[in-house]
Amino acid sequence: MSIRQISLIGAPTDIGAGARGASMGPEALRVAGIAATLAAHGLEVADRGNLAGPANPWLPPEGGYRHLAEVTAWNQAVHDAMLAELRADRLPILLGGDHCLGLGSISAVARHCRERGRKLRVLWLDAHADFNTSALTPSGNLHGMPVACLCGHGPQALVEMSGAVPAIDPKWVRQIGIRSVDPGEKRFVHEVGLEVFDMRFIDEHGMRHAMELALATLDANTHLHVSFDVDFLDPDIAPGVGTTVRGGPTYREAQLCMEMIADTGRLASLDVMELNPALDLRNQTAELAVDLIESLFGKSTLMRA
Ligand code: Z70
Ligand code: MN
Ligand code: MN
Ligand code: MN
Repeated sequence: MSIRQISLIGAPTDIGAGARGASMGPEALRVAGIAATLAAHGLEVADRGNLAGPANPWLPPEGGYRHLAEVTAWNQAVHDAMLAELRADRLPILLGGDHCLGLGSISAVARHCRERGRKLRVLWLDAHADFNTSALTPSGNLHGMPVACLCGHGPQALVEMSGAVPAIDPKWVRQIGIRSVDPGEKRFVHEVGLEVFDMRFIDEHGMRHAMELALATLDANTHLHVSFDVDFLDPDIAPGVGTTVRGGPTYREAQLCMEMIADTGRLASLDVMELNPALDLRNQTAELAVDLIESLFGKSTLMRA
């Protein structure tokens, strides 16, 4: 049932981030063995290499956004590359790169779902809600805004990238692992009714129950997209990210999260974002990400019915 043809797309940029270094993420994931690991599970893996785009000029915000023109160019490249793989009935994995590129990736997925008459469910695994706007952002960094842009709140060039505004309905999104949200962003998340399974929820009810709810009501016509910001994970196990936030999912909780997604058989596209090798220790965060992706594609301890 699930798609067995995988395409890896590298997007080596930190254009939307507040720290330099996520531009080295794609190569660190390759060095950690992402292609061979997936191939060992019987998947056909094609590495499409890296996309190209503008350099990071490292400038202050203008009109509430840092590097908007460059962010737009990178996202358009990501959108086009993801869409080509989806139209070829392959499962694209975006190797980030910072999380502003989730906008281009999910814009392509949303366009593809409209073309095919499919429903869309987006799982946003992150310490952050990434729901800022130019009026709310404390930083101007566009990696803090992709979910808001997808829901129609942001600069025109980004909001329109999927060919429809908004690209997605907030009702299609489930956020997991959230524990750092800015004050204005918090009000806006509440206002649009975004469904958030934050760390308080996971502490009280467990990862199992959070995932049962987040994956409820998927059906055979649902395209499941996972946008995995590596800062989702607790920094004790995943130090190699630009913005660490204490109190994230443990190794076991993260494994269960991935295994429960795999069990649905509905995974159809994936982003692996914000890995920052400049801040990592001997590539351990990249190796952990690959380990978790292996579970996401169906590795489990025992055969299950
Ligand atoms: C903050 C902002 C953010 C990721 C940091 C941080 C956003 N809310 N996102 N790291 N992935 O600047 O908007
Ligand atoms: Mn993020
Ligand atoms: Mn984050
Ligand atoms: Mn339960």
